[in-house]
Formats: sequence, C-alpha cells, structure tokens
Amino acid sequence: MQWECFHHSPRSNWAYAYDKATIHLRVQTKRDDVEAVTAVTGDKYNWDGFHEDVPMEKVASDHFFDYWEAAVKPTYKRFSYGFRLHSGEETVFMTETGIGPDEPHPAGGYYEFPYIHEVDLFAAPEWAKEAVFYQIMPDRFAIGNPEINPAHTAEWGSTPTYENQFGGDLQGILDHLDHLTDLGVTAVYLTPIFESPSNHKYDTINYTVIDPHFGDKSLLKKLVKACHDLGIRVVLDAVFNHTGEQFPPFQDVLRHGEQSKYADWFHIHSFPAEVRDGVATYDTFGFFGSMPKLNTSNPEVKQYLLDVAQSWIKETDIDGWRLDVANEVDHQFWREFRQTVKAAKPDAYIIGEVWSDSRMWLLGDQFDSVMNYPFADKVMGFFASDDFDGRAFADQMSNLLMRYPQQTNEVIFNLLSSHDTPRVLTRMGEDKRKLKLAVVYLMTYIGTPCIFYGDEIGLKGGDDPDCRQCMIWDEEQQDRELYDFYKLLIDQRKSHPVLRSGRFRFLKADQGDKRIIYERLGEGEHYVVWMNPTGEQTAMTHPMETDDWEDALTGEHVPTIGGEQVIELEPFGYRIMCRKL
Ligand code: ARE
Repeated sequence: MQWECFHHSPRSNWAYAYDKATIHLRVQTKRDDVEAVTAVTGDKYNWDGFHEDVPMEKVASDHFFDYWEAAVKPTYKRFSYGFRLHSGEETVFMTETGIGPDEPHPAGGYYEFPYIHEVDLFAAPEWAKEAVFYQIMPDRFAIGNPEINPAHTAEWGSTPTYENQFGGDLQGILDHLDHLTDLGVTAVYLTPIFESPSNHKYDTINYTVIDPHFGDKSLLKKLVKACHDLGIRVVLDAVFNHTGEQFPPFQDVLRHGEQSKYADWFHIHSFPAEVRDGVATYDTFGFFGSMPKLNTSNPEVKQYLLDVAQSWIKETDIDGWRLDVANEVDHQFWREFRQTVKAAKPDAYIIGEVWSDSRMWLLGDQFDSVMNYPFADKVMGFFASDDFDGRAFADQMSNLLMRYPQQTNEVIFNLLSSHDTPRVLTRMGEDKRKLKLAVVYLMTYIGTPCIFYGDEIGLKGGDDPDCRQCMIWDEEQQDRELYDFYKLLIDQRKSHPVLRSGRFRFLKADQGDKRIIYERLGEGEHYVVWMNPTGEQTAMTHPMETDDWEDALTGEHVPTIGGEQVIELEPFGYRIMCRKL
C-alpha cells in the first residue's frame, strides 16, 4: 500500500463532532489502493473496558484519493483511536506517532478526541438546512413606490449598466411576495439595502439607514414581518470589508488627514489619503479607490459594525447576514461578530462570501455557511459543456464534500448563479434542457439551494452588469414552463427530508461516460436521480435489490426486473425515483 498517501489529522474535516454524541472520523488513502480501513477506538482510561473496532466506509473518491468515514458514539464523549489499513496480505497501523506493521499499545500515541463539549459544536440553524433561498437585487426586482425613485431612473427593462438605477424598492418586494410563495421559496437574501450612491449599494455611506430610494426602517420591519407570516426568512447583506468614499468617517480622513479621529478606521499607507495616478494611498476593495477598506481590528470600528449587525436584528427581526468579501476581514472580528449575532438571535444564519476553500471560516466559531461558488463552477461546467465525464465530475464533487464536516455540507449555500456571475440559462448556451439538469442537481444535492431572481422565468445575462436585468412581471414575457419546472423541483426539495440530510453518493460516474446516477439515503427514504447529460437517447441500467420504487415526480411504479432497473432517457433527460425504507 502507498503509505505516503495515508492522511488523517485529529481536527477540522478529518475528526469532528457531528452532534453532541457522535464523532466522525475520516481517512484518505490513494485511490483504489486500500481494501479496508478500520478505526481502532477505545477509552484511554480503560482501554480494555472500552475497546471497539469500527469498520470505515469508502464514502467518496476524487482523482487521486479514496476517502473513508466512520461515525463513532463513545460512551464517555471521549476516545483515543488509530487506524488499521488492509490490502491483500498487508496490514498496517496509522496513529499519531506514525505508520507501521505493528499494532501500537494504546498508550503509544493514538490520536485523541479528548471530549465533546456541546458549546464547541458547530451548530448551524436547523431552518437553514430546510430552506430554499431566493436572492434579490432590490433595484432590479420591482418598483413599489415610484415616489422614491432616484433621479434619472432608467426605463424598466432597459439595458443595465454599472451606473444606471431602475427604481426597484422594498415596497416592490412586499408587493410580489405572492411570487415567492407560489414558487415555494422559504428564505430571501437581499443584496445591500443601506444608504449608498450606487445601484448595487456595496459602497455604503450609512449603515444605520435604509437607502431612501429603497424605503425606510419601518418598511423593512413591515417586509420582514410579512415574510415571516408567510414562512419566509430574511437575510441581509453586510458590507463590512469596506465602505463607500462618501462614508462620513472616511470623508473626515480626507479632510483632516492624520489629525482625523477616524484616521485609524482605515488602512492609510501615507497621508494625504488620496488616489494618485490611479493608485490609492490606502487599502481598498480590489483597486477601487471609492471603496476604502475598514480597519476591523480597530476597537471603535469593531464596535460600530457589531452594533450595526446587532441593531438590525433587534429592530427589524431579520434572520441573518450574508458577509461581503468575507475572506478579507480578520478572523477575530468574525468570531466576535458571530458571538454578537447569535446573542441577538441564536438561530441567525451567517453566510460568508468566500469563493474558495473556506475551512478557516467554517470551524464553528465564525460562519455557518459560505456561498458555494466552487460548487457552482463545477456543476455549471459539467452540464454546460463536454469538458469532463461523469467520473471527473464525481471526483470534483467528492473533493468539495471532503473539505468540510458533514454538518457544514448540509447547510452550505449552494447556487448556480448570482449578481456576480452570468445567468444559468446564458451559461448553458440557452439550452433549457441543460439548465434543467443543473437545477435538478442543485435541488437534490446536499446543502441549502439558492435561486437568483429571474432564473426561474428564463432571464438571461452575461457578466455583471448584464446578469442584473430587471425582473419581468408580464407573464406573457415569462417562460412559464420553466417557472413550473422550478416550482416542481422546489416542491421535491421540500417534500423529501432525505434531500436535506440524507447521505449523498454517486452510484454511476464512469470515465468516458457523461451519464450519472446518484443517491440520497436516510430519513426513512432512498432517493435516486438518473441523468443523461448527452445529446443521445440512452438506456441506462443499474442493479437494484428491491421492486418498490416509484417515480418521484409522477408516482408511477418503476419496475426492477432481474435485480436491475433499465431506464430510458431522452437527450439531456433525467429520471428521479424514490422508495420508503
Ligand atoms: C463592477 C464590475 C467592475 C467594474 C465596477 C465599476 O464588476 O469590473 O470596474 O463595477 O464600478 C460591487 C458591485 C460590482 C462592482 C464592484 C466594484 O456589485 O458591480 O464592480 O462593487 O465597484 C471577488 C471578491 C468578491 C466580490 C467579487 C466582485 O472576492 O468578494 O470579486 N463580490 C462582492 C459582491 C460584489 C461587490 C463587491 C464584492 C464589492 O458580491 O457584488 O461588487 O463590495 C474569482 C475570484 C473571486 C472574485 C470572483 C469575481 O472567482 O476567486 O475572489 O470575487 O472571481 O470577480
């Protein structure tokens, strides 16, 4: 066996408490190298009394590695452990002190899970695991009160630019909650709504007031209350990495330089704070001099922002925060942010905007979730093009799943598109068949799904600002067939608990074949999805032990004959079946 490919670490996504009684262990080995892995566990204070071998299951494989997992429920919330790995005639032990053929004595350097403290548990809010999100950019959703439109409001439906504003507002969202309830979504994420001069509001002037072109605090309270009455949660967008240049403290720095009492609220390299030949003398978001970066380690800045985060929850009863450019703000700030937010509302949902590996923020002390752009990238790539086959796709999905603890995977914020990316239909070359496969995957995969407004009625759009077209409300102009499809899949998500917490596994994902089959298993149900992301008609077969399957969408019986199912699929077709356990 390739010992050098063995990996385990007694922390993070390799050894973690899934709940107050259960610890998950994971081991990595070279793909197709090891036949069996067993967790050798026991209580170091009474090894003979509490010694248990726990077989590990191969739960995922990526391009290079197999991943083995076991759930252990120690009697005394603690245990020591090592791993016995086996292939052919070879048996090897891996413990904290090393890898070798001899089983070490328990006192000889086993890994330790010292104690499961409930207070240390990563506990995302249960409602987030059950939610189906809908992301709204308020300026582009609906005009509810033209009286508060900005000057020079662009004609609704005309081409969006970086600058133009269309007059969408909070009243417009309130007026169209029936759209959200009919669609079946149960949570809404609004891009920033605090006072700002831009159409996107990511350059905040005042964190304590709603932008006057969107409404006011009492209207937000009314919107949140109406959403809650309809079973819809509300998450706002916190832009704490930077402010707009009109933010008064930054203006004070521009005016008074080093003497300003706000000089340390930002990261000023040299005074005067200015943009010289296109280069700012202070840290910014990207290279945007109009977005000065806040010094979140400054106690005054920290207090100011934590007060903002807490007061909007207490005063309007919102249900959480999406954190803009979250990975560029310091971890200590986010730890205090979590404490503050959870104190204000224990089941508030905290979603960081991090476009890459987010382990450092998902240890349970900072975010509950992140916007899962790596998921979006891989899913869109697989269904949009012929670049990679079923096995490569499964490898990528497995690699993403193994990054995080199971409870993180169950509430990670899965999306296909957002205000920062091209729309799904455009990414799919306007082929609705491909879009539908991507949406089936989004809605049946592990993690909390989010739909970007308008995707459900066929909005198109390339990169920002083209992806931010105004919502279309004339049903004659909407793709109602697509809308009904989204409704159908959202209903699937809500009516099958196995889609929220069942184990995910590929059943078919082969080299040179784009067709895939995957399952969700648990919660008293077995749910299997067959997909043919090719332009050819196909008949797929897969072994099945029982003959009690029904089509999840139609309810009709799906026969198992001779121990296998044969499913005919149209080009870019799919079939979903399920059975009660
Ligand atoms: C837009 C255009 C710019 C243009 C500018 C002119 O995108 O090209 O020069 O307008 O004003 C907000 C607005 C944007 C605006 C931007 C700057 O919504 O319309 O730019 O402000 O004025 C990275 C960050 C990620 C960030 C994206 C945009 O990691 O945090 O870039 N996303 C958030 C919000 C944005 C918002 C801001 C940040 C600023 O969601 O809407 O932009 O507050 C790879 C990288 C990612 C990178 C991603 C996208 O995947 O891994 O790190 O995200 O590409 O570029």
